[in-house]
Amino acid sequence: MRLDAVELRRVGLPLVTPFRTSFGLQLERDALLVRVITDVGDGWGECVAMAEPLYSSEYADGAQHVMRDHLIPRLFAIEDLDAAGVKPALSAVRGHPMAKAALEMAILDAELRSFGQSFGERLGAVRDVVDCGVSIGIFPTIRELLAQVDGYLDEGYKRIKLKIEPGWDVEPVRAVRERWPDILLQVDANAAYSLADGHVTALAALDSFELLLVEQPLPEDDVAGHAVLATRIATPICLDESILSAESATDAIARGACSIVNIKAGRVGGYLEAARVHDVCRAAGVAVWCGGMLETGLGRAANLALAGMPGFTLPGDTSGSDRYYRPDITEPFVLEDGQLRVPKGPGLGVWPLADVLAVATRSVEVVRPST
Ligand code: OSB
Ligand code: MG
Repeated sequence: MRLDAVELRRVGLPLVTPFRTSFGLQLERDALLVRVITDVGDGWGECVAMAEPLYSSEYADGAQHVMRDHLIPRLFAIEDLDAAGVKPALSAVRGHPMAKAALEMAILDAELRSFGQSFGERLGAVRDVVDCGVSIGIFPTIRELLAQVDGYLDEGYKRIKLKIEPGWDVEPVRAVRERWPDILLQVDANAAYSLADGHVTALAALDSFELLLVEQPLPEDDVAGHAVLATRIATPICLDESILSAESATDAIARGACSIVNIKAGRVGGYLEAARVHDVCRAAGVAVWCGGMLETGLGRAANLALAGMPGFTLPGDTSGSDRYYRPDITEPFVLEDGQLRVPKGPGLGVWPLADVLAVATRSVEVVRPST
């Protein structure tokens, strides 16, 4: 295909429930959407970088800048572009996986729509529906936390993930576990712990709550530390921030740093790389699940396709639209018996709704080839 122009659109979507993690409080999603205009039709992508560089080094303004000045011009230079060609075309630019992933997603959407294949078919999804979990932020009190968990369990979510940080770990987990002895329960620390004695003691104290996993307890670059921690706690370690590619997944697994992997396409540079991460984990017998970045319906559609792959054996952070946004910018994804459907239509299988998009839009920048 020939890439004619790229529209970079920033939308502001208030979160239905404010989301507090060890790295800050989110009240609104400042999302960067990408529309590619090509000779075979349009395609949509979503950049999952957040407004501030707190989860990872990327952030929305930076992603928009690197796309405009460094990534998109490299795509314009390719005569016959396809999704598989995006990664090699952008490889000279170091880092910026979320910016690259959004461009690849949009090109993949345009390509698949042009010949009527869905993301799920392209990625090798084997399921029509996927089991859904929900990620629950840090609350001022355990009472408020329990009320949140109660609500999500009533809605049918099959797994609860609690955000933890030092000082908000053993007590909230104990309270949830005591009230619901049998639910699938896991925790996510977003790198807020270290190997200091007090921290290891708190993480080891979680051993008695039969958690599915503890996600990313230590900093992103401390794969060796996770391998040490794995010998000191019984709860399986799952890595999120540390896994940046299929190679880094293979390395972390070989080093004993994790026994489960959270896959986020943005963090690894695209859905095609995410499928490779799935493949190496599956070959190693390591379970994976689909992470989330508070995506709009566009990113959610692609995540559901990814989560339909055979190795995604644990419920993911693929929650219903109404857990995040009312309204979502696509037709809403509605939970049925704790599951969401893998979209079946061409490409993402969903389009943004023009009226919702118009209300949510904060800015639009169109990038064209310089003549
Ligand atoms: O660490 O998994 C994470 C949201 C933003 C950034 C990082 C994370 C998260 C979540 C929410 O946990 C997942 C979701 O429901 O989209
Ligand atoms: Mg995480």
